[in-house]
Amino acid sequence: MALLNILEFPDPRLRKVAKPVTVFDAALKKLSEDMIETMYDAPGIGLAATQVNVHKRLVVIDISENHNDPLVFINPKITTLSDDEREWEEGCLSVPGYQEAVIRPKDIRVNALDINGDPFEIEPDELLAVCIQHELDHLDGKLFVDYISSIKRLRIRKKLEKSHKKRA
Ligand code: GNR
Ligand code: NI
Repeated sequence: MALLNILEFPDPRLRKVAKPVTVFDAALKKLSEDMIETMYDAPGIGLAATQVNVHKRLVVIDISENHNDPLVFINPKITTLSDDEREWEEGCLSVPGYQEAVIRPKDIRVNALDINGDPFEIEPDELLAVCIQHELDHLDGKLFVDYISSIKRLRIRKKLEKSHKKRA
């Protein structure tokens, strides 16, 4: 297995729209395993392929305490089931060090394919519902900072750009 490099805001590659997965082969399995390892190492509760510069519609999530319940969602589709919304403090491995409140639909259904290409459906709530919406946004080139004020977003961008310069 291998750790993958995670792109950070404002990297323009985070804005690419990912393409549906059509081939379910060993390479896809390896990618999902490397993404799960990278997510645990970070550590985070989710990771979208976009964040590791692979522009395919694949996300991994594990909200379990013991890091032993990894979920793989391929070509995920979300249906909003009610107008109810809820606010959650979100963070992102691509926006390290910052957390902001985001309001999203509360009740959703998710249809996706598993690593073998078999369809499944879940109706997640709480953190899992938040995380899946956050990951699906990544596949469409969206970040949680797009939901906050432009002043806050600019401040975060400047600080991260500064830290990237120091690192380079
Ligand atoms: O690790 C993560 N934590 C988190 C907390 C609240 C809402 C969403 C997330 S996802 C994030 C990992 C990540 O950046 N996934 O794209
Ligand atoms: Ni994220």
